[in-house]
This record gives sequence, C-alpha cells and structure tokens, in this order.
Amino acid sequence: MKKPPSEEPEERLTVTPPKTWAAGVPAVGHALAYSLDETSVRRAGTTLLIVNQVHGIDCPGCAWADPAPGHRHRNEYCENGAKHINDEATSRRVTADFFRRHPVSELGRRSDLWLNQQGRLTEPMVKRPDADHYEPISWHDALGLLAEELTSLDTPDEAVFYTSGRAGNEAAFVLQLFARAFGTNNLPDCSNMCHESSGFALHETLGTGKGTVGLEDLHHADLILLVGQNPGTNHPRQLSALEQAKLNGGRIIAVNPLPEAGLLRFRNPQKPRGVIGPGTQIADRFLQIRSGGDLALFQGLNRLLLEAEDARPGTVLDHDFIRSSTSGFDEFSAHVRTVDWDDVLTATGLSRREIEEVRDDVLRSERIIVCWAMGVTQHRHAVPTIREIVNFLMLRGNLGRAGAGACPVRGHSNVQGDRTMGIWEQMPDTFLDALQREFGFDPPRAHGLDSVNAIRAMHEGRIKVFLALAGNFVRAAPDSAVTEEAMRRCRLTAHISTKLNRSHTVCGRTALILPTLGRTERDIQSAGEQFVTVENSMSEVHTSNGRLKPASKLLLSEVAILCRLARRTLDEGRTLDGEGRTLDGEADIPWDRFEADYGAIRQCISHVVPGFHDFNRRVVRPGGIRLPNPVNEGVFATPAGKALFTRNGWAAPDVPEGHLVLQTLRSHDQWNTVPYTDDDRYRGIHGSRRVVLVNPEDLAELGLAEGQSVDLVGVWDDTVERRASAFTVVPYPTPRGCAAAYFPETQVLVPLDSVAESSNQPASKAIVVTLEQAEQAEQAEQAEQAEPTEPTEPTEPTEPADTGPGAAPR
Ligand SMILES: Nc1nc2c(c(=O)[nH]1)N[C@H]1C(S)=C(S)[C@@H](COP(=O)(O)OP(=O)(O)OC[C@H]3O[C@@H](n4cnc5c(=O)[nH]c(N)nc54)[C@H](O)[C@@H]3O)O[C@H]1N2
Ligand SMILES: Nc1nc2c(c(=O)[nH]1)N[C@H]1C(S)=C(S)[C@@H](COP(=O)(O)OP(=O)(O)OC[C@H]3O[C@@H](n4cnc5c(=O)[nH]c(N)nc54)[C@H](O)[C@@H]3O)O[C@H]1N2
Ligand SMILES: [Mo]
Repeated sequence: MKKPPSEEPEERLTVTPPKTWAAGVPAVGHALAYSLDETSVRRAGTTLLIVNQVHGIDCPGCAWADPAPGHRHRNEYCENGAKHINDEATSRRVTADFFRRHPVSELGRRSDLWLNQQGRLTEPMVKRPDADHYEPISWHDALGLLAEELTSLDTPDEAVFYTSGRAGNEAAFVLQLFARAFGTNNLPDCSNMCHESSGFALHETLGTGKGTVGLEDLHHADLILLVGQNPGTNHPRQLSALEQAKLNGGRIIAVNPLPEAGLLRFRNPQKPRGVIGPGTQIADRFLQIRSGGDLALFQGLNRLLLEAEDARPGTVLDHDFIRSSTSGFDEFSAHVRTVDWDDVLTATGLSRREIEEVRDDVLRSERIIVCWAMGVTQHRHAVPTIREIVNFLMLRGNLGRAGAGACPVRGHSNVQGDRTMGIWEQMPDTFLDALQREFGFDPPRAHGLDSVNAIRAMHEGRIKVFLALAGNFVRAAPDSAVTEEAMRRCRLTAHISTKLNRSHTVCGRTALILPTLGRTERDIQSAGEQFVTVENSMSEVHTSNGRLKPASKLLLSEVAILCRLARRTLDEGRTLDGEGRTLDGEADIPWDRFEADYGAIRQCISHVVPGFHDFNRRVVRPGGIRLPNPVNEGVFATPAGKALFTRNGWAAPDVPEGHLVLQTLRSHDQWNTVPYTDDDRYRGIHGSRRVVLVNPEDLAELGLAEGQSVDLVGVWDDTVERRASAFTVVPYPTPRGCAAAYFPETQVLVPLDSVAESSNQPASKAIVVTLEQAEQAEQAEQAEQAEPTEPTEPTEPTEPADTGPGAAPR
C-alpha cells in the first residue's frame, strides 16, 4: 500500500500561455503518470484495458457515449477518464487508525485535494454527538442507527436522500423506491445543479427532458454548435466525434467566453495524424461571447433567419415541420422580430458581422446539432436560453431527423440514468402509478425538495436526517457558509462513499461514513457475481462489470447497503406516529432478493420504467439498449401534442461599474468537487488553484497587476458578505467584464437564492464580484473589528468560509 501524503501540497503558482490544442500524446503521458502514482502498475493496466469495452467497466467519468461495438479503440478512454479510474483504484487506504490520528476538527481544515489523496474508505465509521473523532462501527449497528433515526422522525419529509450521478441504475432505483416506500419525495440530486435547466426547458418545449441525438448524428451533422462547454477537459472523447464530423465535411462553431484548448485543435492519440501531425482544427468559428450572452445570440440569429426567409420566401424555414409539428410560431416570430440589435451586441460582446456569418453557416447546413453544458445551464436565464436554442433548431426542422437535434452534454456517467430510475423530487404521476402497481403501496404524491430547497429546509431545522448516495453535497452545493450550517443542523448525516471528502467532516450531530464498492470492483452477492447498468448522455443503457479486487473486505455494494437499510427501516421499523401510519408490512418489496441478485431489481425496473421491457435480456447484448426518444418518432408529449415555440424575454444583468461577472468552472485536473492536482495544464496554470482569470484591460482599469493577491467579494444583497480570500490575479484572454475561477473554492460566493428561473438551478456561472486588493481587505477587516459586534443571526456566515484549507496566508 502506498502511503498517502501527510502534508498539504505546497502552493507555488507558475503561469504559462494557454494551450491551443488538446489531447495528444502528452495527454496519454499525463494519464499514465497519474496512474503510476496512484496505483500499482498492474492494477492500472487491468482496469484501463477494459474501460468502455463491451462487457467491460463503464468509465465512471463523464456520460459521453461509446462508439458502436466493433468500432471501439483498444484504448477507449481519455486522459481524464484514466485519472478518474485510477483515483478510485488507488492503493492508498483510509483506515480506522487514520481517524484515530485525525480528529474531525482537523480534517475540516484540510483541503479537498488532501482529503481525496488519503485513499479509499475501508470500514463503516461513526462520529457520535459531541465527539471529535470518527470511530469504527459494525454494519449492523450503523444501519440500525440510521433506521432508528429515520423511524423516529415525526414525518418522513424530515429526511432527505441525495444522489450523485455516479450511482448505477440498480442502486438509484432501490434508493428512490426506499424513499417513497418510507414516505417522501425528498430526492434531490446533483442534476439539480447540473442539467436541471435543460430538463426543464426541453420538457416544456419538446415533451422530453433528454437530448435527441446519438453519436452517429454528430458524425453526420453539417454544422455543430458547441455552446458553453469545454470538451477538451470535460468530455475529451467528444473530440473524437467532432473530428469525425469534420472528416465528413461538417463545420463547428464554438461559443464560449474562453478560448478553450479543446475547442481549437485536437490531436487524436488514437491516430497517426494526431500523434505526429498537426491534429484537427476543431472550431471553424470561435465566438468569444460575454458571459450570459447566449440567449441574446440565439435571438439575434433567429431574427436573421426570419429576415432571410422574408428576403427569399420558402427557402429558409421548414414550413412543413413548423405547420405540422409545432405551435406558437406566430407569437414567437412577432417577438423575435422586435429584438433590438444594440441589446444583442451589448449582451454578446460580438459584432453583427460575426452573427451574420453564423447565419450564413446555418443557411448552408441541412443538418444542425447544438451541444451545450454548464456554460448555458448555470445562468439565471438558462431556461429561456435553452428554449431559444430549441426555437433555433425548429426553424429549419432540425429535430427528429438524422444528423440534427438537441444535445445537452451530461456530466456524471449515470446522471441521466439516475433520473430515468426515478431520482427526482417531482417524478410524474405515471411513474408513481407504476410503482404502486408493482409494489402495492401508495407513493407520496406531493413534490419533494430539490437541492436548493433541501438546503433551506435543513437550515431551518426542518430536516433531521440527510443520507447521500455518492457525491459531496457540502462542496457541490452553493453558498458554502449556509450549506455547511445546514448540514451541521441535521441530527444525522450519512454518506455512502468511496473516498473521503468535506461532506464527511462538515456533518450532522451524529455522522456515518458508509464505505462502498467503486464501479471498477468485483461485486459478489449470494446469487453470484453482479453487474450494474448505466445510461449515457445519448440514452444508451448498458452494463458495467467491475473487475478489481475490492479496496477492503468490509465494503458493501451500494445496492446491499440500501437494501439492508430499507429492510431495517421498513420491515423492522416501528410505527410512524406522525399521522398514525405504520410502515410495517405496508409495501411488499423483496429487499433480500434485490440484494442477492440485481437481476431481480432489473426485472422490476422493466415493469415500472418505460422503454425497459425485457431489460435483463436486452441489456447484456453488445452495446446494450438505446432508449426511444419520442421526438425522433415525431411525438411531442406536451399538453398541445406539439413542439412549442416560445417567446423569451430578457433583461441585461445588472453589473455595476467596477464589477466583474465571475464564472466558476473546472480545471483540467479535477473531478467536480475533487481536485487531483493544483494544475490546469491547458489554461497554463500550474501549482495553485486559487487564481482568478481576468481580462488584461479590466485589470488595468481596476488598478490591479498580474500576480497580485485579491479577495473575491460577492455582490448580492447587503445582509451577508460573501468573500473568497487570497486569489492570485492572472491576466487571461477572456471578454471584458468576465472573470473565471475554479469551484469548489469559489462555492462560498454563489448565493443560495441566485438560481435559474423555473429550474431552481444555482447560477454558478454568473456571480457578480469585486476584486479587493489584500490591503483593502485588511483595512475593511480592521474597520469591522473596531465596530461593536452585533449578535449575528446564525444563518449568516460569521467568518469567510474558505480561509481554512488551501487559502494562502495574506
Ligand atoms: N475531467 C472532468 N470531466 C468532467 C467533470 C470534471 O469535473 N472533470 N465534470 C463532469 C460534470 S458533472 C459535468 S456537468 C460536465 C461539465 O462540463 P462543462 O460544462 O464543460 O464544465 P465547466 O468547467 O463548468 O465549463 C463550462 C464551460 O462553459 C463556458 N462558459 C461559461 N459561461 C458561459 C456563458 O455564459 N456562455 C457560454 N457560451 N459559455 C460559457 C466556460 O468558459 C467553460 O468552457 O463535465 C463532466 N466531465
Ligand atoms: N460553483 C459550482 N458548483 C457546482 C458546479 C459548478 O460548475 N460550479 N457544478 C455542479 C455540477 S454540474 C455537479 S454534477 C455537482 C457535482 O456534485 P456531486 O456529484 O455531489 O460531487 P462529486 O464531486 O462528483 O462527488 C465526489 C464524491 O463522490 C464519491 N464517489 C465517487 N465515486 C463513487 C461511487 O462509485 N459510489 C459512491 N457511493 N460514491 C462515490 C466520493 O466519495 C467523492 O468524494 O456539482 C455542482 N456544483
Ligand atoms: Mo454535472
């Protein structure tokens, strides 16, 4: 076993020019370097060769789709997938002895990077009320404790069950079943913070929350717009699909405030021209848009398309599609014709010429796909933006046919599948009816809490028990100070996790760590070896077969933990006295059989979830199952039975003079809340994550210089100060007024109330901030200390939440 580093890595920032290409040979080298550091050579080798192969392990990284069986490379993974897998397959271990040596108070001051580096969790641990150490506990007692807390609640709605998109379908199905049999729809998930806006807008306009394209469509599109996503880092295998599109004659337009390396040029390590040649230029056009300008861009574009139709009637719009399949066109077009060009140019920061050139590309293209990710969904007007993208696609009938459509690029490998399985606080009645038919209990019908509302409820003391299936809620959720306090106010927090993270250290009065098998590991139950299933961003459901020896003999699978907990809570549970309801025997759910044989779970899924008939037999076929998307069959499950054109108004964001709009994004070397190193190779940042990327002219105007230390201070309301301290200023080619910094370090700045309209998704790409020089900050602090302190409301952060781990001394 390799010893984990005991000290925090020393931060020493160096900055080099951003890279202009992504994913060539050095990428393979970087992945290997990380593998060899993290695991034994043999463990790394065995894992990688079966990643994303038929009957292999589904990469636990992103949700990008695999090529069809027979078309996969021998190395069907990317640099970041390799890092991710080896982060799970690490030979480092967190044992009971580790927790004896490190009190929770100390762990709470550690950086996210350090916590993750300690290795895999190995046995169940409990932190008792008022104790400062986790201590070992048996599985029996741990689940008994959790069941006891759950059954002693006044109502089931005092519990929250969070899911992160790593969980496989079987575990997700079991968790939602348990929660609903227990009596609550409080099933927030990471998707609330990820593609909730996409789901909402697509549901409303197309009647389905999912994307409409497959990998083949991308290969054969004439034009692909990549809006608000950074595939070189976050979906590197998407670059292969984009390269294929280019080889087939397609064009690509990237819309992004940052000139991300992966958008510019791709050197495919799987091909000779990628290894020794110049690689493939990805974007034919790069629109360096201002943060939040996408709605304006698409409205301007739509207006130009309507005018092109006026000029040459019958040649631009797909009248047949508009007439037969849509409604609301007249209202939409009347509205878009009034869009003001000055507003569009101000909001986008683009020239009219640039937008007209896109129009010309569009007019030359029969088949168009729009891909988007967090650069679109994490804005306050994300939902109208995506609705406007749908308008754009519909104008020329780019829906429901080959090579065309909407492609929300999902994040976590099974985030889409978890939703399909019922992890959603507002599942429709049709799903709940099916559960009722299958299991004979009446699921609660009132909508539950999403992530933001769960934090509010926890903060107000309305939630007593928080259970997480994977993830790192405390760091993934906005407004660190509020979220941390919310967690601390729970009576019990419990995490089913593979690795140590901040959510284990910022916890309820009692806290449980329930360590589990990772997807790379063999999962043997009483009926034999099990596999799990997952659904990728393109609605393909297939198996994932763990092969490695489990990190510890004491690990249980996610399914086993949840089935045992359900049995202890529901079957052995006492009467729920709130409404005189008894849980005992109300539902007839074969938890034991589910645990023994995941095929039994899939059998039930096949009865409950549409599109999963004959699931067990079909899913083991090479390539698995492609779920039908009604849009591709010309069916729009909206109330009108048609796809909906929408009118989307917008107002320019209120950014006062001297302020910047900050987006919080991922470095090349992190997985969501978990940094792997302090580097961001493609952006030329090395040795520190506490940097803020700012346009050089803005810096000059603000009187700041490269390398200076600043505090990022959020501007939202006057009641609470949100401050992220000691960030180094890095001049960067970003549009005027738009800055960028990494999350989760900046999570403290995202106000809980700053959410996308309708979807309630945190607007973590649109934070209005000022940059305060260290000296100014110090003066402000001294002035504050001089004032008599008023008793603070506990909801207010009493200290900047981020000055602990990783914060450089001022
Ligand atoms: N290696 C790695 N892979 C990952 C992840 C990871 O952390 N590491 N996370 C996974 C998850 S859960 C997800 S959801 C995805 C996230 O994948 P992305 O959405 O690519 O992730 P972000 O880093 O948030 O980057 C957002 C991009 O949008 C751009 N952007 C920001 N604001 C705007 C805007 O207003 N308009 C436009 N047009 N662009 C904007 C940013 O400059 C950036 O390029 O990646 C998944 N894959
Ligand atoms: N400011 C800001 N905030 C954001 C975002 C942003 O761009 N900016 N992005 C948002 C997005 S898109 C997302 S998806 C969320 C991510 O939110 P989460 O999904 O909650 O966070 P992760 O960092 O992916 O969770 C990592 C933890 O999951 C656990 N884990 C890993 N693999 C497994 C497994 O196989 N099983 C189990 N049981 N546990 C496992 C490990 O303990 C690890 O520490 O964050 C959101 N938050
Ligand atoms: Mo995500």
